[in-house]
Amino acid sequence: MSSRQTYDFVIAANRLPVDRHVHPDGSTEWRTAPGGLVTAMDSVMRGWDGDDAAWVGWPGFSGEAPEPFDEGKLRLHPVPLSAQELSDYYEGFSNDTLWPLYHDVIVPPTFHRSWWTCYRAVNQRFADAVCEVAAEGATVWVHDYQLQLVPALVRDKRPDVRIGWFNHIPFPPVELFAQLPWRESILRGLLGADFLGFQRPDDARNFARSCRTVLGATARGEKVEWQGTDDDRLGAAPRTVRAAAVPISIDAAGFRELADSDAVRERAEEIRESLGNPEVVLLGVDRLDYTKGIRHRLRAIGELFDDGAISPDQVTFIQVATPSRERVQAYRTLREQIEGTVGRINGDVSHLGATAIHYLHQSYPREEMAALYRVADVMLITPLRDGMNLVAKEYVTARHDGKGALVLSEFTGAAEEMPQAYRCNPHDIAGLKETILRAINDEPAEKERRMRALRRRVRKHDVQTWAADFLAGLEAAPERPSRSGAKAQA
Ligand code: GDG
Repeated sequence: MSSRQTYDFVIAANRLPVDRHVHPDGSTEWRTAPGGLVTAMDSVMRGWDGDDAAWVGWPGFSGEAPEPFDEGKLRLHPVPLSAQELSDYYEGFSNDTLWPLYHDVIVPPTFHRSWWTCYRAVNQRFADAVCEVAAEGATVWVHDYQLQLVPALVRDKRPDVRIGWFNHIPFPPVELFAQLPWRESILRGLLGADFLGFQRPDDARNFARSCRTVLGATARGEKVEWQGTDDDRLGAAPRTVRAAAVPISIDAAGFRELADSDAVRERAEEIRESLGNPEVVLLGVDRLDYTKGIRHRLRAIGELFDDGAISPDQVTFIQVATPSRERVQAYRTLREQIEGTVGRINGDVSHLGATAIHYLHQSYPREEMAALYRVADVMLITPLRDGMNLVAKEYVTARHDGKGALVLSEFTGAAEEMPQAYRCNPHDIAGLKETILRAINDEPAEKERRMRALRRRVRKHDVQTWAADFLAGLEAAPERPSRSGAKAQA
């Protein structure tokens, strides 16, 4: 493909969609990085006509960044981060300030002025990179909470481009958001976009309410009107921005094909056999994150085993807890708690040949995940707060044999779209235990009815429709002035 200087479509996300692998002989290779966003944008790119796109993101290691390079249809534009920036902007401000604040303050957010200074500087670097690669009138799609200042910083230099931002995580109620010492700057940063996409209508409403309460903006329905201020470059001009729900989804056709492949079917049988062919397999798949409600799930499962309501002779629970953010203290503490609980339950109720909980703190290939879904009679998804939760959508898609049952927390974005799931409140341990038992014991016909409806929903609202809806929302924004009207570059 060409190595043009500028591109009509630019994606900006914290991470590039590739990982660098260093071979023993010192040679390096880029491999597609696993993950929801990569899969989603890969589908978008397959539908994109032409090879005219660039992706701006961090390459995954600190220090000097490699030169821009091509990967398939994409021009990859690495943004460097030093070890200190990785610690302050990413692990600090993004994952220890914003992440807990945006997830209902499940753990207390940490506020450090030096982290904020670094977040601003890194967002400026991303914005500069976007401006460098965006062609006149380009469409720029910014992703997630790590880059909330980028829309206004790009807008300041490039009023000619269309800017959309999508939030993969929840947007908190103003009562929580207001804790953030830099709340005005974040809102002004976002208001630099033309269109803001959220997982749920409630997230979009929370954002609009924050703009009204914190900035004194006018918010009517999905429109936020903001007069701007001239105290800094984050939102100096009057703007009207649309904030709406565009729930993300999965590549349903692709995932079904994977789950249906001979290799995955065979592997599923192998897994079941290796477990000793239990009557019921319960499954949890999550990044090891305090938002995912793993501790609450274990509490309920542990009590069910203790009560004798389920027995390890018939029921086994597999928990895949993918390693995540291991340098952040809250994640280390969580890991210790979870592993202590799993050890306690297994020690008390397992016996030789009948293990109550199989705990796997590892990351697996997609094929293995699909095989695990096929094995799971009941999928347990119990987050305390989750933007969407793609695992729920993957599970119902993989179980197109109509079997299986989905237990789903009402605090996930997915719950809004998946009312036929066995809904639960993970804080209510007694209720959660009852729901798990119902999901195990309900009649097969009832389970099949629920699964059919859930599968249909995901098939109709897949990642391709998500991307199309987002881009349509962005396209509907008013025309931008031409670049000749742009401010001089700073
Ligand atoms: C954020 C929001 C929102 C997990 N372990 C492995 C693995 N996974 C895959 C799953 C799924 C994805 O990672 C996880 O997606 P989730 O949606 O469950 O959660 P987050 O990582 O927290 O993602 C979330 C999402 O963004 C998208 O907008 O839904 O609310 O928090 O696809 O299958 N994949 C492989 N090996 C693993 O070990 N291959």
